[in-house]
Amino acid sequence: MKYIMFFVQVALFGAFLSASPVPTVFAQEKIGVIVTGVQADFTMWKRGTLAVPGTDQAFIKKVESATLLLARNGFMIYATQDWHPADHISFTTNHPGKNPFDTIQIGDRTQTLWPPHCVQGTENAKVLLDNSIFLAIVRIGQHPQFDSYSGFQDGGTSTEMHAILQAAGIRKLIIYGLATDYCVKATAIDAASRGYKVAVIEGLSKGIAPETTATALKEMRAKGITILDKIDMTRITAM
Ligand code: VGL
Ligand code: ZN
Repeated sequence: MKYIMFFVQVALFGAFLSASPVPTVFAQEKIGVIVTGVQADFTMWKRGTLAVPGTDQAFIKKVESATLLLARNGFMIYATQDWHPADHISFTTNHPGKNPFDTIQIGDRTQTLWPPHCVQGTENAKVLLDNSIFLAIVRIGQHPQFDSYSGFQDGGTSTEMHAILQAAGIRKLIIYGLATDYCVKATAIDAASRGYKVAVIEGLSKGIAPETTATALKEMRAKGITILDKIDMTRITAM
């Protein structure tokens, strides 16, 4: 009887062991990464039509290696892609007499005008990083009559972004790319308003103009978004 009880205990302990330890990889929270607008037309490297200051080849390669490292470490990587029709409302070419960076009123909206950029199907609209690392590339600015800088909405209608992130179980996001004062800002603020914890990486982002970039950083901080110079996992884990 003594021996039988011993074997029963061993068997129960074995079952307990096999059921209890959860590999740490499953216990870690899932963190999503959204790389915004890293497209030739926004870079000085590729002599883009709307080249953002500071976007030489070295900067884009820095963004690429940081993103590849995150991908190798199990982060879930997504991108946004500015993707305009040729007759897009934000293009100066569709407003004779207007210049880049002029603003116009469309109903109650103020629209900044830009040189034609990221035209659908063109070489300069491609996302410059190895596209195979992205779980999804969400396109924005597709409607001729609406401009949009946020990966979460396009002319007032939601993009697929929120549903994709929710389905993946993501609640925390790292966001960086081009441009700090437009796409990065709009995407980060929309993410925060949808309940995500958000870190924006300033050192992996560049802005179109210094004043709007400074304002964007202030606005993001005011919405509870963490602004980091680089990917600091201690800070990101603590969010
Ligand atoms: C953007 C200007 C014009 C952006 C898009 O994604 O930051 N900026 N179109
Ligand atoms: Zn655009």
